[in-house]
Amino acid sequence: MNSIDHTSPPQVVVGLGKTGLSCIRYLLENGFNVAATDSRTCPPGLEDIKAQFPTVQLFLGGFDRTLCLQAARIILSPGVSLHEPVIAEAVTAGIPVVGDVELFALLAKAPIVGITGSNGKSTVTTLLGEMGKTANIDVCIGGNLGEPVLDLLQYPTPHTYALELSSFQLETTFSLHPLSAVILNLCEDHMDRYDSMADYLHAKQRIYHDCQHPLINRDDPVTWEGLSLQAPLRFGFPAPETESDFGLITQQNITYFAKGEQCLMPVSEMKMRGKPNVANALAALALGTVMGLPLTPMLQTLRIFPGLRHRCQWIANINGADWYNDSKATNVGAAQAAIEGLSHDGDRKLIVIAGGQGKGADFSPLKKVMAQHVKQLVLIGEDADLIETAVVRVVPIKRADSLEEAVMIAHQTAAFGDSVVLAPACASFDMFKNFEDRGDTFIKYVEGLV
Ligand code: UMA
Ligand code: ADP
Repeated sequence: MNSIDHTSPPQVVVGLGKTGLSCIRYLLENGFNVAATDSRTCPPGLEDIKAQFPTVQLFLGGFDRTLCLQAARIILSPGVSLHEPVIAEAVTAGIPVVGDVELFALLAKAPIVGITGSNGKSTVTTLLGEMGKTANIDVCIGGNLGEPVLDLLQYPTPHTYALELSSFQLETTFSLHPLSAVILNLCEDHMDRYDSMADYLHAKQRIYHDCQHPLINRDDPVTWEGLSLQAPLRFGFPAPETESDFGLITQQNITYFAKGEQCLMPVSEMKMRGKPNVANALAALALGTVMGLPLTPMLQTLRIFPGLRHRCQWIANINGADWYNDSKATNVGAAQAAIEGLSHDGDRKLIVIAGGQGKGADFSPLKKVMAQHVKQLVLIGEDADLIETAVVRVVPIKRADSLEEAVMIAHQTAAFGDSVVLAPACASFDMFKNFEDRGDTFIKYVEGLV
């Protein structure tokens, strides 16, 4: 570790979550004078933080204005908005404000592939890591997926980094210059943080800045229309039109993953289920190809990768009804995709448990899929009223005070051949630590029914 220079203006880390701690670690190891501030009086793990970083001065219970305005540089955590008054003031004063991904981009010694979008980021990023393993090529994954990017620098330099990047992280990233990057799709999310969908989209589109091989979704033109991208690669459900397109070709009633005119593998051989995962697989094949992964191990990965936990995860069959955990459906688009994916046309055999923190979302897009497919909606959480108002005329609704009660209601309603899914369309923080905690709690109650 380099010796620390306490005389120079500090590098100010804003936010003491996972990201902030990874930034403190990196900055200390590189001899910087570091201070940190958090809006909370007692951020989680405070005693450990103090013990781990005794030389770092902490300013808690609000973002310290004096500290921020004397910073050499501010390293902003993704959970804190650039519109936070103290941060906006620092930007106006000319103080550089960056995120951990910016620091990483300046340091990384291997090409970076960036993955953003409203849904599917974690699945595609994980798939690329798994495809790398099958191909015996070191693809290092991290970012919004869970492991902060600066912590990835502790590993040997990989062949390629595949980073899941949120719109929050992209707002404070300027030097990514990715080998390839994709916006998988766009639906309403984080409307408590953005003034409009246009703002949310602009944050995501930063991923294409100075990107060598941008990848676009043919089925979601809103993500790329109006951008002047150089020779973009494309993926989507239609049949490929160029040699580099990834898409679907149907021949004699069999639908294949295809690259150009080449049929690669029947879609039915993929282990993950559902239309969204077909799109995710196409995106991963396209990104993996740019990264130099051979097709054979990539396709083999699709045959064996079961999908991530908490994403339309099958849990049990109880009295003839299948139960699924889609706790990661934290926005309306993901919940819609789950409902469509688990239903057959017009059968209304689905029982949905939804609700939580709505993040300012408009729930009315749920109306159509609820009317078509849902037999019973069970609502929990802070924004249950908002969901009820949006869909009350089209689906029977029951309210529950807890997830446990919601599971009981769903169990009483479920008949042979029905399916029950936890697809909240909301964040979990009103009742749980995070989406994993919500999913695990759900699984525990469901397993209790067996
Ligand atoms: N917070 C405060 N005061 C502060 C700092 C943070 O109240 O001073 C709150 C934030 O508003 C937020 C929480 O603390 O509710 C965590 O914020 P953070 O920036 O400290 O988060 P980290 O623990 O560093 O985790 C972040 C990502 N979290 C967010 O962007 C909110 C994690 O993504 C990511 O895995 C991690 O960095 C590593 O890169 C989580 C997430 O929810 C899974 N992401 C959002 C999403 O996927 O929709 C964008
Ligand atoms: P993210 O990291 O973007 O949140 P995940 O792969 O964790 O994406 O999936 C989040 C939620 O979105 C899950 O409920 C999952 O079932 C759903 N989902 C996954 N891929 C897609 C997609 N391509 N389109 C719509 N929904 C999707």
